[in-house]
Amino acid sequence: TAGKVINCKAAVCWGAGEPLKIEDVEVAPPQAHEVRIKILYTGICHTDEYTRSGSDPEGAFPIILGHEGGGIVESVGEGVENVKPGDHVIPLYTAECKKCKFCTSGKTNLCSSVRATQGQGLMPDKTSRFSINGQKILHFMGTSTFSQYTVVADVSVVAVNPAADLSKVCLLGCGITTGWGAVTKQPGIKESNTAVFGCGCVGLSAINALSETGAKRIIAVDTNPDKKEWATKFGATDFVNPKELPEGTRIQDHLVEITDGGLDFTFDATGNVHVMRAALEACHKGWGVSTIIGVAAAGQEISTRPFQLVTGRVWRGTAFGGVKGRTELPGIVENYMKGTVKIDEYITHQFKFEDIMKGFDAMHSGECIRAIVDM
Ligand code: NAD
Ligand code: AHE
Ligand code: ZN
Repeated sequence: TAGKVINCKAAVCWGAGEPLKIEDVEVAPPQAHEVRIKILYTGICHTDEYTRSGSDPEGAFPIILGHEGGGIVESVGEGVENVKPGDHVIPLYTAECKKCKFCTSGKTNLCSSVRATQGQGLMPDKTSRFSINGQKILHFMGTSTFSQYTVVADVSVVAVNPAADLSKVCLLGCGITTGWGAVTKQPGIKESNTAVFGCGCVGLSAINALSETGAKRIIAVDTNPDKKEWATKFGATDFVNPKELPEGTRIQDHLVEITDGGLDFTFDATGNVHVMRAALEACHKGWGVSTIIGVAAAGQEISTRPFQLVTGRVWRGTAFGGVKGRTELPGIVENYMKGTVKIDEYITHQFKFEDIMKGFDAMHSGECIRAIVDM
């Protein structure tokens, strides 16, 4: 198949708010510094729904979504040195070129090598490898894992231990790694008082990392009462449902009240800007740090009284948990195999590819942590 167009199935979103449709697509061969991957499994992250629904200001259509995948390299373009056909790989929506100002800064996992074209749904040469009867279909987050074959930039893929089960480790492509990194890259967690807003995959992974890093108190906050059991299972010491507070009591005031002045660290894993504000204002005066992980819809903005920051609270954020994919993901896969990183515990649903929309329905129902789609 190398060097030839591959015909396969992909779930295409034709327009904002439309359901995905399984279509026959043509996937062109990888060009220089590109890699074509046979995707075997993919998870569904809330960010896929965010773009499908039309909330993403960068969202453009028609597009092949998906960014939590695992697969096997089918062929590589000229000049590709980091992976070869047959390698088991995880596509990376946060590329790592190891050369740009960002990669060499030692300060961030963001990489500038392909981000501009990635945001336009294109490969670095500003064209797409996907088409249907000659009509161009866009890439998503540089990964497009909702296709049986996808093409990614070589800086956007990492090989992992082939003994690892791709139907599990595909989830390290986003949610689990994001929550884990958001916590473990933050100094000072041991013995601290913490709160996590939102107990989906990302929030639960943050809760689990807080527990394993030795946080003293881990307050899980979610409006879905069923999440109490989940949060407790992943290590939360407390659970608060903001809807169950007395009328007129704000969640941030309640948290400050029950923690003798507020939390040392809080995390937003909801994407709701009002929750982000509450998470910041639930921080302890003088030193509390609030990390935004959730992704907010186009046009949404965060606000608080500047006094909150003047008096020592810090507002920060993180993408992919601050994890450098090519450098760090193989080690996280090893840790999963050793049993020190949980993955299986997040999987609540499995779907055949033709039923991928059922995975989105399960997410909306509130009963799904992660669904695995068998491609
Ligand atoms: P999810 O939908 O599975 O979980 C969200 C949780 O938030 C749910 O349990 C829901 O009940 C809860 N929630 C909703 N409104 C709430 C409120 N007002 N107060 C408290 N809890 C509330 O989503 P997920 O896949 O875990 O992703 C979480 C967020 O993180 C999304 O916004 C997603 O787009 C974002 N995300 C960001 C990154 C990143 O790199 N920064 C990576 C992955 C996901
Ligand atoms: N396109 C959106 C940005 C969405 C966003 O912030 N994405 C996160 C990853 S979410 C994964 O589930 C991210 O990595 N951001 C850094 C980046 O470079 O996109 C918008 O608002 O325009
Ligand atoms: Zn994601």
